[in-house]
Amino acid sequence: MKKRAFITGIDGQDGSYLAEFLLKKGYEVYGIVRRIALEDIDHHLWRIKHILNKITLYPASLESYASIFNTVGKVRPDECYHLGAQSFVSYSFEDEFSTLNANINGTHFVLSAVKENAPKCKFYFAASSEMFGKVKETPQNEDTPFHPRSPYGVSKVAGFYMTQNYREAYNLFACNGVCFNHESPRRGFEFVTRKITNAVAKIKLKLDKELRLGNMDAKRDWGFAGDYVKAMWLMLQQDVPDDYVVATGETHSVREFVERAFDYAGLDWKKYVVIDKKLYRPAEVNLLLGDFSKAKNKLGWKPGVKFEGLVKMMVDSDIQRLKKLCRPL
Ligand code: GDR
Repeated sequence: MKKRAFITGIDGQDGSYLAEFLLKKGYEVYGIVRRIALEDIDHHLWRIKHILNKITLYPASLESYASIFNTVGKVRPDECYHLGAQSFVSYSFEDEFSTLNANINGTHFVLSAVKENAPKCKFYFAASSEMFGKVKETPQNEDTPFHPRSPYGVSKVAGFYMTQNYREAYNLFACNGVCFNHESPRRGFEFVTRKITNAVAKIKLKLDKELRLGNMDAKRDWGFAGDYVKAMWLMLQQDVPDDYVVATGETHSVREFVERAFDYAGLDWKKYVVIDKKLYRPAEVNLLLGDFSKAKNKLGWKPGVKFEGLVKMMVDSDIQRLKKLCRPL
């Protein structure tokens, strides 16, 4: 019998790569999306449009326990990947309430629905390096204490502990993947890497003249989302559930990303980048660098694409995409 995987956030960057990965492994793939997404596929489901005939989608919302409970009851999955969230850190300061609501209650709803309807189902929670926030040590590993710096970070700490608690209290096979930043050509345009590569492509094609950015000194450990979904799957293939850091072990500043991306397109970034204080966050996470030794030793996982390759992949993809869009009919 084919294994059944259930993915929240299947229409997001990670969900789309994970769905492709699991289909290749022979899984039946199920996901939830908002009802409105089903009515406007081109706008909302562009990342999974090419696999829509191979997966099953249900309309449901992380804000409604009934919808999550019923869907998990129908699917009765073997593996559940809970990736859905309000995931934009900056926005979490603007709307703390909906961020905490969707991210904390949403995680609780999925955990509870799995426990009630599919107690043998293995559960993955998309925890985050944002939990380390004002870092207590560098690099950060599974034992590094948390100090979140945003409502988003706080919500992920809560989800992390809920996941651990379901493991300890109810014997659920529940794992936390503490993923550091992971990017791709499918990244949302609001995140800094995609904002940069999209701007580089636009400037290169003379469709734009400037790129406004906030704090360029922030440093991140940036990997490729396509590599990270494999780590998520590996966590659920182990004999015992556990928590793992997933990272590249390299850190680079936003400025370095900018330099590399403009340089790759043959442009001088200093002519185009404008610092906009409005884009600074009320509390910043200055430095993230992950130590993925545990994932390497226990899961046999390591990142494939590193910084340089990631920048090139994203710039190339945005230039090609815009060239196609601008081609005369
Ligand atoms: P992050 O990603 O907050 O690390 O969380 P993001 O790309 O938004 O920011 C990275 C760093 O860049 C700085 N920055 C800017 N960021 C944005 N978005 N826009 C700007 O104009 C800009 N200028 C500078 C930020 O201040 C920050 O320091 C991501 C999300 O995907 C989370 O959901 C996930 O959990 C973590 O990565 C791991």
